[in-house]
Amino acid sequence: MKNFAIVFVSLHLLWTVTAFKLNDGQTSATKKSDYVLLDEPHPCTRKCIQGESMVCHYNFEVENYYTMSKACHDCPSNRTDCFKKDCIAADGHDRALVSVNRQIPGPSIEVCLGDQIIVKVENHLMTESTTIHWHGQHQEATPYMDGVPYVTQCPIPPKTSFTYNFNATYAGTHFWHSHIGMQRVDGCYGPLVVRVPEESNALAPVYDYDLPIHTMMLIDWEGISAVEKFLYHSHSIGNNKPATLLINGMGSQKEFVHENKTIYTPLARFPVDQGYRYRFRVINAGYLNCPIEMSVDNHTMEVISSDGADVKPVKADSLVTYAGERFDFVLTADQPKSLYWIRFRGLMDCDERYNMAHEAAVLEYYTGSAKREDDITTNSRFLKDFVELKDDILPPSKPNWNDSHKPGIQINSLNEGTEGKKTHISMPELSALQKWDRSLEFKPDVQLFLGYDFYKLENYHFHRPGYEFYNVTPANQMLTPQINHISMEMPSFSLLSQRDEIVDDTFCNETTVQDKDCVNNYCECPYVYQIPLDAVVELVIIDEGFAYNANHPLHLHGYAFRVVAMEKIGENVTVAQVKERDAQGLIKRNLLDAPYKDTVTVPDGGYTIVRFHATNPGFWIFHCHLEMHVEVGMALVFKVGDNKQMLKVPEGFPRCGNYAPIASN
Ligand SMILES: *[C@@H]1O[C@H](CO)[C@@H](O)[C@H](O)[C@H]1NC(C)=O
Ligand SMILES: *[C@@H]1O[C@H](CO)[C@@H](O)[C@H](O)[C@H]1NC(C)=O
Ligand SMILES: *[C@@H]1O[C@H](CO)[C@@H](O)[C@H](O)[C@H]1NC(C)=O
Ligand SMILES: *[C@@H]1O[C@H](CO)[C@@H](O)[C@H](O)[C@H]1NC(C)=O
Ligand SMILES: *[C@@H]1O[C@H](CO)[C@@H](O)[C@H](O)[C@H]1NC(C)=O
Ligand SMILES: *[C@@H]1O[C@H](CO)[C@@H](O)[C@H](O)[C@H]1NC(C)=O
Ligand SMILES: *[C@@H]1O[C@H](CO)[C@@H](O)[C@H](O)[C@H]1NC(C)=O
Ligand SMILES: [Cu+2]
Repeated sequence: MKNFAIVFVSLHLLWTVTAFKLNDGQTSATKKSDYVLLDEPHPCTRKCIQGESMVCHYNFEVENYYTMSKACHDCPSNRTDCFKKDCIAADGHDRALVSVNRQIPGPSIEVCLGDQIIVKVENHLMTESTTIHWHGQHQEATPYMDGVPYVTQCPIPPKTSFTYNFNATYAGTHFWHSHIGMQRVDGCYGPLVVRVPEESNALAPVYDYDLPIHTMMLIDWEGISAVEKFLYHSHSIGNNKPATLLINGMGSQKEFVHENKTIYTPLARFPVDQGYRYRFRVINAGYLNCPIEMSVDNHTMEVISSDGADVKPVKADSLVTYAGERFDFVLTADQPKSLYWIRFRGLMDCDERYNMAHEAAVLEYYTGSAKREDDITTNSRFLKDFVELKDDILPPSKPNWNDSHKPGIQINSLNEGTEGKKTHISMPELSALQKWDRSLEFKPDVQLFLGYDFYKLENYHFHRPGYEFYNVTPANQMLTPQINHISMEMPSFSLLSQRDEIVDDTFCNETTVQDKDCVNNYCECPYVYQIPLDAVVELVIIDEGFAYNANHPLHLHGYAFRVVAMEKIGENVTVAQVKERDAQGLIKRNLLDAPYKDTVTVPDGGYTIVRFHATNPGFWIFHCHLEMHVEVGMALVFKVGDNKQMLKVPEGFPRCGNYAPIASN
């Protein structure tokens, strides 16, 4: 027990430096140092030992908050102040937030596989309801804990709380985030990391350290709240292009003047010690159409895992991540002791045509001379020495967007399939460490073609008589992103937890809307596909690519899937063309060792094919992870199994729905 106490204090000290803020877990360890600005780390953040699981409690206070608040005092003139409790400096701009425990990212949940996670979510928002989704945990034993409003539970109203209670069953790098409206991208997100004991970690030999301080959460960012941006874009001439990026909630964008010098809010720093190999965990919590390319100066990244699932290690010079994806890589600290830039730049709507959104972080080699404890089991080695807040010493010349591209091998490139150039490695070319299973059998039981694009429709949310689609200036024309020409309309009650209320015509699909001509008319309904339990399902996801050059990361709840194919065909493609190719046997699938993921991109004018074995009964949403798209219905729900094959909902589970007085006669 004594050992643990030491670990927590030292870890914590380092955290204050990197500002990867810890959660307000229900621990009451005494504070041991003046440097302790935040609460103590959580006891569940520990070295995992076979057969030793814990019950991990967390308390989330979701509230409306603000950057550069009074808690920031003299930040950034006084740098120390930027790291004060409740200070969210972000990139220095003032704006409204939705935060959890006044931190961005919110509390980091770090547990061991098999631990029980209990999170009391208190909704302190002024007017909005909320829910929290545990992205990457597929909730086999607790489907009603998935956190999707109107699908697995009712929204949590303001002034009330909902306690999530589930076991960590998927190892790896995941995250949690609000699943309502724009709350995630206003700050309601945080890491969820599930570690395993060394004996069961196939990748243990490829790195020395796996430290909480090496988690990187990326997001595209803006000086205004997401709802404001969404409304300005949807109803007026506002654009949907991000301004900048944040790394672990930090950035240096707004200029401040102090003693006649231009200064900025601090950047994220990632300390390493020369001669060791570190596991980094990257989480893209992205908002808009802004894939993020990253690289580390003078170092390669050895990718070992994506969306929590291990792959055969592959070395790369740069990596592209899309909203909702996670990648783990090993960085070998084999360079001279120095400071190095970690460069991030946005692609697509973040590229040189728009705001050239970019940001940087610092890889910092330890240069002190303190004695090292070479015991990786405690995670405590050298951490203490980072306590002198390493102020603002940066490597030379802060990167701009132009010089944030590193040539060489790139993983998960934009719009590249497996026929790509030698310098690109796409997802189906990575090899899963998980062995072959039924999801890879030659012929799936169910094959679904899901085609999408942006369509010019009279979508009454944005266009009404007097300002019809063709009756406004192009800047004001809102195209509608849809899957198979249907927009998801959420029901008024929660499908899983109130499935007793589902009637014959509750759901729609292409068949039920056949007579509505949804290619030319806006169709919106509760879009649900029924999948028999135990079926092997293949989704052929097609980005038709006619309108815009967009890039949609698709996320499936309830399952990890194998990414068996990915191809760019041209500037545009139709579902019929892809069906034809498949019929002719021209689609190449990796049915040997395709990697597992739960979020994947599709090349614009191309397709991505994924497979899953439908063994988890329930209602599972499948959606675009770009906030502005899922919000307008770019989603559908898979109903797997019959109602009676689904697990019973706990007694007293909250219910919701419409009400109208019963007519008296
Ligand atoms: C910065 O603020 C801290 C308290 O937050 C204070 O102890 C320190 O003296 C300040 N530094 C300067 C240079 O004013
Ligand atoms: C969670 O794990 C614990 C053991 O760690 C077990 O007792 C419990 O039944 C599990 N809960 C569920 C819902 O599977
Ligand atoms: C800032 O510049 C002004 C004018 O150049 C000068 O008078 C002042 O002393 C400077 N202040 C500091 C803190 O250097
Ligand atoms: C990093 O690499 C560049 C280009 O190869 C080289 O000029 C520079 O000296 C290296 N930096 C360090 C600190 O070794
Ligand atoms: C980046 O490149 C663009 C076009 O190549 C150029 O217009 C711009 O000035 C460059 N910006 C910087 C900061 O170098
Ligand atoms: C589509 O809806 C019809 C009518 O409700 C239903 O019979 C059919 O099974 C549905 N198809 C799928 C794949 O869910
Ligand atoms: C589709 O792509 C082709 C080139 O691949 C292009 O000539 C054509 O204009 C595109 N059609 C539309 C509607 O964008
Ligand atoms: Cu999308």
